[in-house]
Amino acid sequence: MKFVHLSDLHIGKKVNEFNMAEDQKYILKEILKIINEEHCQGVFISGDVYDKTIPSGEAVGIFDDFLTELSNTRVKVFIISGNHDSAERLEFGSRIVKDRDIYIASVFKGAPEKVTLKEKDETVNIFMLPFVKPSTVRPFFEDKTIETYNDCVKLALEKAETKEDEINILLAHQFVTGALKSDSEEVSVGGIDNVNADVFEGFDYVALGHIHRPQNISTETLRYCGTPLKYSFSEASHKKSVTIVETGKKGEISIKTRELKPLRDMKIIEGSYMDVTDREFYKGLNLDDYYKIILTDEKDIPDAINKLRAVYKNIMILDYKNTRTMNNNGVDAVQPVEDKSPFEMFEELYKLQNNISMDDEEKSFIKNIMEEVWEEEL
Ligand SMILES: [Mn+2]
Repeated sequence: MKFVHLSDLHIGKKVNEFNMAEDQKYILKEILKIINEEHCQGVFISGDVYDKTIPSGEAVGIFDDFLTELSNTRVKVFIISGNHDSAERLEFGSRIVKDRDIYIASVFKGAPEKVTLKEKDETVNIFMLPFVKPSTVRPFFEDKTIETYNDCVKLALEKAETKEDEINILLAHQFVTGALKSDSEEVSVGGIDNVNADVFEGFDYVALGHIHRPQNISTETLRYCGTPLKYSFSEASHKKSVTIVETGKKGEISIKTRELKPLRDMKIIEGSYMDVTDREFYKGLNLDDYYKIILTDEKDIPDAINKLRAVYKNIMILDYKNTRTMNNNGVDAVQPVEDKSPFEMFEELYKLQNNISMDDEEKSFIKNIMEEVWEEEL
């Protein structure tokens, strides 16, 4: 049987204050095309369907459209909640849509939910473990000590009734030790939420969600498929994809990816203001893409972001890389000293902050401002 593994849709997410609705609708359509082309039996959505526990009306509409189209293709859909979802809200209607082969396991009920698919001589058990933390699992195991994420996932998975001679697949949304993170995940710092790979023993494939970069954890059958879109500039160089899992005889699982091309990519470019606004520089670029532009000019360009927007209409971030930003000393204040004039103190602060001294034009500019201010006070 063939399955498409997705996760971390984060529908409704804003990236650097940009609404990604158009991009998300587009990529979900691309995913539907792949699902149709692959003639797969099932689709896994391994958590973080929405970006917020209370998603916007627009976000709910986007997911509703996607789910309806999936269901119309007669593919079976398996959905678990992620840490960004509200388990209870995502569970809405789950008992009703089961009749349409849409299986939602969003609220943890003491054990992973199990759905068995049979086709010819192949039996595949699909286990769904929603995102769990120690406090979610504790009420079901009152005689056990559950302190860590590892404890709680391990105990929850012990309740999965896997069959040795059948294929067992698990959907989970946890941070497995060793996974490489990006900036858009919001996983906790210090590693308290990590789970060791060995808790997943006994499953032929683990369709993971939570980490946004597609990757295998030591083996290709323990896999994060990654987000369908880049959600931070730390992912600018990543290639996004969906993972296709094909089961056959026990022990023979094949995995491949299908690359996803977004409506608008996220890119980082670097150069002086003169460089990046030169036609020769940008004529080969897709100017609809989302950009982070790093200017290398020593002096800030007044209103640069709005000027750059004339060329790069979807510029998201403007940054400077120069003597000042590369040697950021974190200046709080210059100590006021009685024998120094305000101008001298400003000169000192400027140098500490920018790592270079003011030039003559700047000096006279500041002197004039100071004189004006003091004149008004008198
Ligand atoms: Mn996520």
